Amino acid sequence: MTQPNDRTVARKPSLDTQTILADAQRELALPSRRAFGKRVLTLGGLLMLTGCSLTDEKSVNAFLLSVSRMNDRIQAWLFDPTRLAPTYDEAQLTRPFPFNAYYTIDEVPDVDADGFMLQLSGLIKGKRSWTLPELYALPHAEQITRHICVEGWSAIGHWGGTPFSDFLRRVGADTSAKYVGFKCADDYYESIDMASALHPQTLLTFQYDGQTLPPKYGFPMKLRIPTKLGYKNPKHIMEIFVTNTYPGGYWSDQGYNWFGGS
Ligand SMILES: Nc1nc2c(c(=O)[nH]1)N[C@H]1C(S)=C(S)[C@@H](COP(=O)(O)O)O[C@H]1N2
Ligand SMILES: [Mo]
Repeated sequence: MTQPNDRTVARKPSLDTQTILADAQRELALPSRRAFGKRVLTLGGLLMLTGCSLTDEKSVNAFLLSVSRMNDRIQAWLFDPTRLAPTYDEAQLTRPFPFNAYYTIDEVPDVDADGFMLQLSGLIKGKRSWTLPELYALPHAEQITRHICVEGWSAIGHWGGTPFSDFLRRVGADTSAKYVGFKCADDYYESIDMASALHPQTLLTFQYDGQTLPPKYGFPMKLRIPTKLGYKNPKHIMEIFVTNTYPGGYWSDQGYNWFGGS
């Protein structure tokens, strides 16, 4: 695969060139996109775009949108369950980390910690509910990764929680099923393919930057899945279910690409 040269990397500190180019390569490899890609999105053009457009939110947005429209099946087929999303260090954190939702910050759901019970349903053997102290006692993992939103921004954040694959196995989820779905405390809902649910960097997170996840970032928990775009990272999760029936998602039901790889 063509790698960006050093100069391109040096000029472009805040978008992940390699990830974007990997996506571009996949995009250009699609037979349906090839003609379009050769004419409009040549790799050279993309290199320039990714190298020069840091301040041009529109082109980044357009590019991210074109990536997000890739066909779900082809994305699922191309998904490499062992390929890791880039990680970063503490000094690279975006401060303050942006808040985003389909509503403004004053409407963030206020979930009561004391009475909270995470519900499990569908193709899961151990369908009991989980309190927060029980969830906090699960094996712990941390990650510093980039969250990429289709609206044209990205930010590096630090999350802490439990590996989602461990949790699914612990509760006896049928990991041969197709989908894992999420119901949230707001009207948001999301679903992901099982391969992505089992990816080693997919975490059920309870912390942001070493502190309990604040309401704005999704208290009591957010699924952090750095191999997917921001909207595939549900916040305020109240229920998790496993199913073979396509559950859709808040944004994909309004026309966004469902797989939402990043
Ligand atoms: N429950 C819920 N989860 C959600 C959303 C939402 O509106 N409600 N927005 C999604 C989108 S589009 C983004 S970019 C991220 C934003 O997460 P942040 O507020 O931690 O930056 O949350 C995702 N998860
Ligand atoms: Mo987003």
